[in-house]
Amino acid sequence: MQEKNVKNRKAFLIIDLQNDFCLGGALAVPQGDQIIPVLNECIRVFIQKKLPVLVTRDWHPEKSSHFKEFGGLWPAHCVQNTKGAQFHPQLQLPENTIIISGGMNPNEDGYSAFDGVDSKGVEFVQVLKDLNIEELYIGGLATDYCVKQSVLDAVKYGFKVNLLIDAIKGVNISPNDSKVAIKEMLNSGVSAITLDEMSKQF
Ligand code: VGL
Ligand code: ZN
Repeated sequence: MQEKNVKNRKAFLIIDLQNDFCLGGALAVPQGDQIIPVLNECIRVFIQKKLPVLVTRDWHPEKSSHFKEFGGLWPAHCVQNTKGAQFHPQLQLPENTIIISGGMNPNEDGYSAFDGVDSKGVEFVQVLKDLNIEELYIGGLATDYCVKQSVLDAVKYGFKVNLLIDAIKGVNISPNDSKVAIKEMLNSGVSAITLDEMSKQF
């Protein structure tokens, strides 16, 4: 069970660890699968501390201006209720994981977790407020799109953000995209942290 009435709570947020972003998927992020063991370790730390784990999923309609076919940048991926949109089978999500779905608007990319909603349609920022979460640890895919937008929005909304630097991978359409994205995130006031460093803090 998740304890609700605690202040200054930390939570773990995993971005878009879905089949289509991993090896063999429609929009495979290079080495995307390699971060799964790191994410699983982080999950264990949060479970042990009875702290919430939240995940986002890219959850697009079949027709979206996000897809090449309809004028966007990407091959079709993470279409709602397809295998490609399922979480990677090796990701060991706790039973009470909170799922935030994004990218559902057919006219928007919807990269940020803060454009997403929970299963009841509650906006992500409200979900965090209801859980008294003030500090986020963030990992997942992809560094240069959904991770970046989610991190920058989290800072904008006033959350303290720790970017799990060994638990992210980028698309890198241009070779330096992830590097540039990480710089931009760090410049916004985010802390970069490794799994090891995090484990010691807890
Ligand atoms: C993402 C490209 C397209 C992401 C989503 O999760 O970073 N990237 N859709
Ligand atoms: Zn997408």
